[in-house]
Amino acid sequence: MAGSTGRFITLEGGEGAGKTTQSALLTQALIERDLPVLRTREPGGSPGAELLRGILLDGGVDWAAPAETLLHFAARVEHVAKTIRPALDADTWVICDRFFDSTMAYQGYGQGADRGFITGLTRLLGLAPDLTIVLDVSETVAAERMRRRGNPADRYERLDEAFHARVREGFRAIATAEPARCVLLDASGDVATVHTALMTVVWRWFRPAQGSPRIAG
Ligand code: T5A
Repeated sequence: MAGSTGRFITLEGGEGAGKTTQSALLTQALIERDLPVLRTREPGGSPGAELLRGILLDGGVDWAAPAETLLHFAARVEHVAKTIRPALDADTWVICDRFFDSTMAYQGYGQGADRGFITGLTRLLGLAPDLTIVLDVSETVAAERMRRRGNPADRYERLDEAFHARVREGFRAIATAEPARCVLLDASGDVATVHTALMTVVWRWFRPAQGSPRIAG
């Protein structure tokens, strides 16, 4: 954001790619460098958006894809207005687990919602991440991680293999189409290996562009 020294980083990818794990580690690494950091997630991240999260994940409704798209964007508009923008305005780094690329991958590629419609909503939002890291794992690795974790599956996790393959293809296509914002990262290694690779991306991304001595790797 112009004038702010905060940065907006999103982590994206399919189920079990390791976003939650890596966003916690990234947040900790930034805090250790004395940077102000806010960690948040979607759907959710503000009171209204958390209400919509409950409806979307466990509400028991099989939404039409355009309606589901709008619900995700309604939650996102709240999240941006109440949480993300105020943090960036206060020069805080924002680490967000999922953002608008998830709507393109899940509702667009996965559920067949019109991608032009999603692109239009994304433009209206008026905010894009400075960096998006797409964590990429095969369906086999993802399924094994989810099985080991053992939590009850939400509505999206219960969708079939073909759906999750389309979601992965969507994320890969987004990363390829937007190299100025996105980096596709192989996330199939162990937690420490992926964290090291992710931190390398973050330091390289911001150091030359911003020239900030505060984030020297
Ligand atoms: N959604 C969301 C949409 O459809 N449209 C949208 O616009 C948005 C914003 C959110 C759901 O909503 C959908 C997508 C999602 O289905 P959620 O509960 O927030 O649901 O779920 P996810 O974001 O998918 O989070 P998950 O927890 O399922 O996956 P993560 O965060 O990618 O993975 P993580 O870190 O929790 O790890 C999963 C397991 O693997 C282990 C962890 O310990 C954990 O047990 N693990 C590893 N194991 C080995 N090696 C590694 N490198 C590992 N990294 C993690």
